[in-house]
Amino acid sequence: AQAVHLADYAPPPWLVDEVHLVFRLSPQATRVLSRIRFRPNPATEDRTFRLDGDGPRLVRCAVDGAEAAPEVREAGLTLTPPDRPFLFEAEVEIDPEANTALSGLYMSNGMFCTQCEAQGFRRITFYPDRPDVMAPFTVRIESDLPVLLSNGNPGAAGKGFAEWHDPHPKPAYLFALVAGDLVPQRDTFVTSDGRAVDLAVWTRPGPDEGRCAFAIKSLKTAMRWDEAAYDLAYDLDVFNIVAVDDFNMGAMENKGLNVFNSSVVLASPATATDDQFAVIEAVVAHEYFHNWTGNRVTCRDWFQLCLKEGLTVFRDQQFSEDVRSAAVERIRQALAMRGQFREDAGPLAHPVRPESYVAVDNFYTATVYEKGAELVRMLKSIVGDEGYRDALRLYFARHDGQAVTIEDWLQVFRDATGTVPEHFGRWYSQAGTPRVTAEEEWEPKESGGGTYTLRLAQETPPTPGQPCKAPMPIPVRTGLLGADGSELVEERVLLLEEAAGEWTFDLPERPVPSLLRGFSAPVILRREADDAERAFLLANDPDPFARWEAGRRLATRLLCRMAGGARADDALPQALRALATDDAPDPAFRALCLALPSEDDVAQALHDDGAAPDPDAVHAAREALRLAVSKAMEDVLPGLRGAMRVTAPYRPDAEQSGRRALWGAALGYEALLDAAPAQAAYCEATNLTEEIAALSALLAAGHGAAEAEDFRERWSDERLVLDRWFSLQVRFAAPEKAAGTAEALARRPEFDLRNPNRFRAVFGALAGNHAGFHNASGAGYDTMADWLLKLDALNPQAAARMSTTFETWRRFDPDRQARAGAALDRILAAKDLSPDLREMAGRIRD
Ligand code: B3K
Ligand code: ZN
Repeated sequence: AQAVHLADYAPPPWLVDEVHLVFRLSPQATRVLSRIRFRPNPATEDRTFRLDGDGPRLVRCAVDGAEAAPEVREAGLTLTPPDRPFLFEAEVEIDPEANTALSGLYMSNGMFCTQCEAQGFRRITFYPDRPDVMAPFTVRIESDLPVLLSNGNPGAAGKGFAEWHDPHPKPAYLFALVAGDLVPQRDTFVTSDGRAVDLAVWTRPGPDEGRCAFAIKSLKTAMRWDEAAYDLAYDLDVFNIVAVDDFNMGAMENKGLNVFNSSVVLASPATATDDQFAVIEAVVAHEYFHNWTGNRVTCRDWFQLCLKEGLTVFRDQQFSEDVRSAAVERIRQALAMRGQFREDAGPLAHPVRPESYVAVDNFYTATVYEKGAELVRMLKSIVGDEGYRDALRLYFARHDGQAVTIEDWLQVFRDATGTVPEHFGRWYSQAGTPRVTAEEEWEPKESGGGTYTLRLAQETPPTPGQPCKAPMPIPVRTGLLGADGSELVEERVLLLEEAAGEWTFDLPERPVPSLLRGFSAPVILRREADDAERAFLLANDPDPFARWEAGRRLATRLLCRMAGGARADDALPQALRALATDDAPDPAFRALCLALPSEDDVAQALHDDGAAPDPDAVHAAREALRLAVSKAMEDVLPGLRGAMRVTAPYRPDAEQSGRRALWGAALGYEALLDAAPAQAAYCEATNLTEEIAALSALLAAGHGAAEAEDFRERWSDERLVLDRWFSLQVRFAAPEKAAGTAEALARRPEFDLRNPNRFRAVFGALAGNHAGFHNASGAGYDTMADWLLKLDALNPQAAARMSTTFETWRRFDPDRQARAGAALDRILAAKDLSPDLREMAGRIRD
């Protein structure tokens, strides 16, 4: 497979005015009849006519009604076109049942469904499968199945057929079709301009039917929010969501017909945890928001993916901040950005707008999504709320119905506000996480007080293919605190545009700086600070993010020292104890503070300091610190747990979830000293959140075998809940047993290589068991490689995605590196390896 380069972009020689599709559905031999009206693109002289096609068998083809004999090769179809607009017709045959890649048209539990982003449509029929070719689609589905859905508004329907028309021109990646024995949960929504929209969430008949209410409610909240916050209303008569069990990612924003992994749409208190409810709310909103940011305004090419994803993630973050707690959401977002920092620090680092790819599906990454969202957030903080509102208004006015680029996006900000920093575009083209170093100086004055100087400098380390980086504009939100915790000056955003900058303040006393408040830029802050100062900020910083971050640093530094042989000191346990017993902050915030950094975080911090982390020492350090915290809090834990216990009827809202999170954190620490409370909590649990919290507390403390067995038996008929059991077994296995446990689970009859959720439950958990995956024996690497190869034969996209578990292998000692390198080599040497996995394993190995 050849690499595609951004620099090689050329406009499409032919545009499409209209697409008409007929599907004659049959599991092993579906016929697809297409009628496509092509017209020469006036923007180019090129008249080459080539349609993408990956798998469809051409039965018949005609140009303007006359039989044509195109050349069909592996990657598509070519013919000599007339020099004018013409009608292209084709009939092809495809085999949905044999489609285990879950891209294109495939079958999941008897249901036909599609996934076309990024390049699945070419697996359905021949077409210019690129996002800058947009057309209105009319679809006729012929099948005996009771429910037949596609994009847009419903048209004629009768026994054995249904027609759909989508008036909004769209690229092929937004096409969708679903057919099956499905039942709807219906509702209606009246838009701000007074149009009634029929909403439905479709599931298989049975228990899933009763698990759609939360998704519908979230959808309506999101629709209202987008009208209020962005003045964007829905634009079709219907909005359908379908829950599908076998799905490669979370969900897909197909116009008017979103397809969801059932794990991010179905929920009931007994079968989903608070965290899952929150994810459902955010993903439903995210896919809905794509209707404008992605669908109405789309991407010119896949290099511009962050244009829709970064912006839509930012919009769903704003939504969650509004409907939940802004402070807590921001900390969660910062936690998600740690994954991006890890990506940036390793062999897979790439710019938010990449410059080349082999398999575009490999670029749906934390960098494109999460860092892409941070860039939108920074732009907003630089131009201000009004500037942002004006820019977005101009963006939709100017580009509705178009496929555009990052240059178009930045131009809108320049035209609407005139204030975009000159080099902001570098954030899109340069990979790597900038390091911002802070240095300060205090010059006392004789009259009292003094002058405080803050110097900031930035540097971005080299990343693959990018040895040197230029400075980028970095907004550093800053507060200066007095010894009593009060703000000495009004909080300011310091914009560091050059390699270094300096700011001075006249102050009554030497301040403690609170830098990068609200995580104002996706950078790593480097500052010589002692534990006392961090403990001070953890206790006093009025900015919740900075406060949490101070605790995080305190814990990370301590864990790094402990991994090197030091004993736990008392500063952190006492600070956490103080926080646990302080009723003022939100319980959700306190729960986040009580969670220690992950072993992976500690390994990353050691690596940043130039050391090769020892996974066993990191594991032992974290276990020892957990125990030290438990002991320091021993007398307050039962009280905290009792105070946080929710007895009111279950609601998945921020308030109750926060209390349950803190309850669970207390239970987890308590279980290290005494298993009885967690055993009782497991028996008394009235919802899955409590049940999983209790079971996790037991397993993490080395107990819980009987409860785990009980859990498996009770939930054996519930795929999504059973996934949790698979995951917990591996996540909490002792390091030397993790690989064997994963292997044994993957050989159980309930394990299904065709179901990505189950694969992730087992092998995502293996990667999440840091000391287990990186066990010195190499068993973690070998087991992962074995199963990635098995999966690759069926589902290359899923295998390629899971291979990122290897991305940190260069951090470790030579012996571990040799074992991980050998596992990667074995993957690369495999016969019939997919281009997807080859690209990933190759980049990681290099
Ligand atoms: N746009 C889809 C992701 C498609 C992934 C293709 N490999 C979901 C989302 O970001 O909303
Ligand atoms: Zn998205």
